[in-house]
Amino acid sequence: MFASISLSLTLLPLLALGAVHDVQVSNTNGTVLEYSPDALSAEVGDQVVFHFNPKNHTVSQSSFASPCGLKDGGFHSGFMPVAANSSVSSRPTFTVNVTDTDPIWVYCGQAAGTPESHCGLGMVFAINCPTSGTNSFANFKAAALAVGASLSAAAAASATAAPGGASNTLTAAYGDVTLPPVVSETLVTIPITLDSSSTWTTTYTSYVDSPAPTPVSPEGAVHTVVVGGPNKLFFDPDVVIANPRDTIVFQFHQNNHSVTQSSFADPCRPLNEGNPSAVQALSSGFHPVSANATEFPTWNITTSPKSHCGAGMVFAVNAINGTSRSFSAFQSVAEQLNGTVVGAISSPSATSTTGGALSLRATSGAGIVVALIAVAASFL
Ligand SMILES: [Cu+2]
Repeated sequence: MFASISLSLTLLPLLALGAVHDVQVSNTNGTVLEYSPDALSAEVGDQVVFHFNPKNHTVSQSSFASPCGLKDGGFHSGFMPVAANSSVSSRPTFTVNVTDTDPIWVYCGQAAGTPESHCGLGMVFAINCPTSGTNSFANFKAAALAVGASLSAAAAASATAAPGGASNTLTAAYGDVTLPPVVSETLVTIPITLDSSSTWTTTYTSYVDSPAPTPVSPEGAVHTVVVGGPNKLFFDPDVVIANPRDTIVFQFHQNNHSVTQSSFADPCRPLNEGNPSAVQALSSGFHPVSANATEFPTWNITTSPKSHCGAGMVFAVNAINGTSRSFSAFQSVAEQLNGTVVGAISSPSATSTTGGALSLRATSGAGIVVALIAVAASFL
């Protein structure tokens, strides 16, 4: 009995040192972009405990003058991904110790620099800010919203830039084709759990309708693509939607084709050709396949000095229909350029595998477009 009382008396002064203020980051279901409460007063020695809820937010210190940027030496919780179905008690917290009574300005760093910036959408918080005057919380939040508005305006301007604007009229250093605008992407950071055995956090750029960044299985799925064939100058299918870890197997059929990675803007030439310091194109090399004499003669193609790529023989991984840079838009660029390239593609390699297959593995998440081309040997 005596021991118990003396222990309580010893602890009392410690507990009385400071108050604990709880702040919810979003709400229990993760459906709002706000801190609740969004401002509070605290004494020196108090603690402010932020409780993270579903989705993925941060608690980051900024300044009044720059509401959506990390202050030099400011605190930063890092991204705190929380699964939608997680129990409240298992969710992470981040504690800020109040060491003076100066105002402390806080923002969420999710999707920073994009129109979806949580800070730019008003997800800000303050400790000990003036209730009125220039440095009020209302003015701080208004400044954050202004950052968001300017990010949205910049994105809209680049999406609708008039011909002559840098983002819309880029061509592939040759030809005279106006390219559709780049799809605006958002930086997403989410937790991934695979087979409930392995969990990690991934950050990737994404846009509407991109495939999920979650692998289907540790092995991934297999997509088989038939390349060419009698009288066939196309990939079948010409688009696959692949998740990370999926494998794309190209089966070479009749005639002589390659599978070579290009960019969207320059469909008929290997990616970064002539730039050895950049990432080099994935390429299968050429795979001549004998014609099937009982079916179609394959000479139509080999006697025609026509670019297979310029005839629209292109393929894409994770190109999203309904966006300005869909598969059909890519194919249209290839057809308009009609296989024109400046600078010859180097001679076909000595590869003579018949019916060979190239495996391409999707290692990145959604929103990564890999475009592949085929070029007729006769064109070279
Ligand atoms: Cu957030």
